[in-house]
Amino acid sequence: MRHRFGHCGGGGHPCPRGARRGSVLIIALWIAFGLVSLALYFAQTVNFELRAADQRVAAFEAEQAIAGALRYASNVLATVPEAPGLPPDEFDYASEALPLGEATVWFLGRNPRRSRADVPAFGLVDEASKLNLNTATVEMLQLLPGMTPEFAAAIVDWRDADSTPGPGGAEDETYLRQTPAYRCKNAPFESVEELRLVHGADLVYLFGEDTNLNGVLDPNENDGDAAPPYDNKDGYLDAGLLEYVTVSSAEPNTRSDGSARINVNNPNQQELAALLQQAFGTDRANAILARLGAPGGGGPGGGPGGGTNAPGANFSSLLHFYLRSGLTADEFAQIEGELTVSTNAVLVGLVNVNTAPETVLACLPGLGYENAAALVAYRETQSRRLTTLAWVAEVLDEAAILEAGPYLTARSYQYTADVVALGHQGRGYRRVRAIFDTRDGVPRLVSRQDLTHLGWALGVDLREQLAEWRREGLAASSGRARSRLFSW
Ligand SMILES: [Ca+2]
Ligand SMILES: [Ca+2]
Ligand SMILES: [Ca+2]
Ligand SMILES: [Ca+2]
Repeated sequence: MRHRFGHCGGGGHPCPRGARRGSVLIIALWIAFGLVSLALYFAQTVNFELRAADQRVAAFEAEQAIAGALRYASNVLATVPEAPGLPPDEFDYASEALPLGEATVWFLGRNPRRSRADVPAFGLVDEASKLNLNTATVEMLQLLPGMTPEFAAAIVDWRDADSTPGPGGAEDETYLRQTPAYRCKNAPFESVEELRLVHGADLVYLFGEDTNLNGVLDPNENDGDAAPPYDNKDGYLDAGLLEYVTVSSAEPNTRSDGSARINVNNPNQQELAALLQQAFGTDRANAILARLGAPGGGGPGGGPGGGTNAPGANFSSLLHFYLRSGLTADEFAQIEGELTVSTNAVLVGLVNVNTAPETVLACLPGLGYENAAALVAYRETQSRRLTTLAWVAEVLDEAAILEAGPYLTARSYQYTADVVALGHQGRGYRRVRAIFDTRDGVPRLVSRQDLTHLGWALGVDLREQLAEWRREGLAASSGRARSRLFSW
């Protein structure tokens, strides 16, 4: 019977039955352990793949949502503005936490009045609220934050047709010395990113503290050199040039029906007279024309002396015309879209005084920081949305109006949609910045740039909310969960 159990070792002593069983058990345990490990390994791999697939699905959802959001933005620009060239009222469209299928999208905007610098603003961004790189002078560019006289000169040299460098500027001879060598463009900027090619361009100038270009003071942008970028840790976002410049702003010099605007500098003022009569009646029109010194009013004796309002007087801007016309602000607002002082078909680079930040306004001739601050302060006291130039005459004196007037407008035709999207469960972050041009009546997508690589742009609050929401394991697809997350 003992032979049934064999021998354990060379000693010839039979093993106790329990010991042999034990070793079988150990082997079985090892095998079981191996199988379990294998199973766990495969489970983990599958889990990883599932998660990766989930991430891909979320990213796909986000990409689709961005396409949808851009169509939505285009539709807003086509339908919301009360008249061509008036920015859409921010209350007339959704810009924050829009649900699109399983995804959610935001339009990153700008609002210097928001109470916290670390919280994003939402909405479409007016390109006419920025300084146009193709029309700004060296003097104007120099007033931008972080700008040096040399870089300002190099920007103008880059776009002007000649090859003569301005003071401190750069033309071919500078660019051909670089490795690799290239030539100065000597033609207009086609994108603001082209600034990187301009001699002296420095990422610190271009981005400032706002390394993710969201207009928000993110934690790493307010911690000194603890995390890139280096910042001054002052609780204020010192943005770079890219925040304040555009290449897109251009206004068609036409009336809302597409016909040419009436040039108030035209010696023949019949058209102007007809417009005034139609808008305000014959008596009022005659009074205005008289004040302007037009025939049939104060008589044709104005003469060419400075400051007189002879027919065909050379008004430097519509604001100048308004100042001399005796029109009330309401009257002027009614007809300003019909009038011009320019014979150009397109007015490039005018700054919209109703939307531009103080920093941009301060760059314009005749304004400076004091007037720019006064303009912004006036805007902020208004309960209704400003859509006209007229109010500027209440803030600026005549000298400032004569200087700044030619650079100001109340119309905007190009807008940026800076779209951030998340797929289900807040996964699959994507960001695309697109510019629409509405000059043709139908908004046209003129530029599209993927900014996903710049990283999270929705501010620290939303990121924390997302993390908490994931911890609680709420399903993204549940409408209630979404409303809890985004308070939408
Ligand atoms: Ca040049
Ligand atoms: Ca930022
Ligand atoms: Ca930092
Ligand atoms: Ca700062």
